[in-house]
Amino acid sequence: MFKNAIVRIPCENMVNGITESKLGIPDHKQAVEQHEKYIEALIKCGVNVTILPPDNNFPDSTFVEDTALLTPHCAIISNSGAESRKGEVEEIKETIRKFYENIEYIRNPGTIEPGDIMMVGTHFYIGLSKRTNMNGAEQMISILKRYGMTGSVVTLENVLHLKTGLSYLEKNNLVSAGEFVSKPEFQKFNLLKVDDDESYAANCIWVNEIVFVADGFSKIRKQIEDAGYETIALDMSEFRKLDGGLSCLSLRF
Ligand code: CIR
Repeated sequence: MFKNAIVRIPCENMVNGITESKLGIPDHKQAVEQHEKYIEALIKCGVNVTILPPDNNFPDSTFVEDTALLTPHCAIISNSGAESRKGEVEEIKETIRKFYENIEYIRNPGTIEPGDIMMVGTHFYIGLSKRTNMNGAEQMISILKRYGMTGSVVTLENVLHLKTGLSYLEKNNLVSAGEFVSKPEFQKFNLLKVDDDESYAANCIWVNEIVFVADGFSKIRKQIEDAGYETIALDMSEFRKLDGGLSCLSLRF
C-alpha cells in the first residue's frame, strides 16, 4: 500500500516541455485543473499528498516520477537523460529527505528516468531507452542489490519510457501494449492487452487497490474492471501533449 505521494503543480512554462507527439501546445489552465482532479483521486485512495509549487525553470517539472525511484528501503535520485530535465532533481531532494534517511544517487555517465522503471514486488524492470542507458541501469541494479532488492533490463524501441507501454497492477496483472505484449519476460503475468488504438492508456497506475486510467479509453478500462478493480478515469489531454501519462505525475511510496 502507498502511504505518500509527491506531486508538482504544472508550471506556465510547460508549453515549452519536451514532446514528440503532434497534439499541439498544452493549455496551462486546463492542465492545472486536470492536475487538481489527479490530486483528489490520490486523496480518495488514502494517500497523503505533498504538493510542490510550480517550477517555471523546468518545463517538464510536473512529471516528478522521473526524478527518483522511491523504494521501501531507500530513495534513489535519478539522472535524467534529457539536458533540460537534469536540474529537476535538485529541486526535489529536500522534499525526499523529509521521508528518507537512505538516499542514493545515479551519477554520470549513467542516466536513468524512473518512467523506465516498473516495480513488481521487490524486483524492478528497467527499460533501456533514449533516456536510460546501460550504465545507469547497472548503477541502479547494484544499489537495489545492496538493499535486498533486484533489477533486470528490458529493451525497448518504440516508446519513450518502459511504462509508456506497461503498467503493473499487482496480483500478477500486467497491462501491456505494443512491443511489450510478446516479450518473453512478461509472459508469466496475466496480460491485459491494450489495443493499438488505445495505446496511450497502457500507462495507468494502481493506487491502493484502485486503478487510475486515462479517460476516453473504454476497452482497456473495462478489461481492468473485469479483472476486479475499481477504476477512476482522469482527463489527461494536456499532459498527453507532452508525452506524459498518469504514472509520470507522482512519486508514490
Ligand atoms: C519528457 O519528455 O521528459 C516529458 N515531456 C514527459 C515525461 C514523461 N514521464 C514519464 O513517462 N515518466
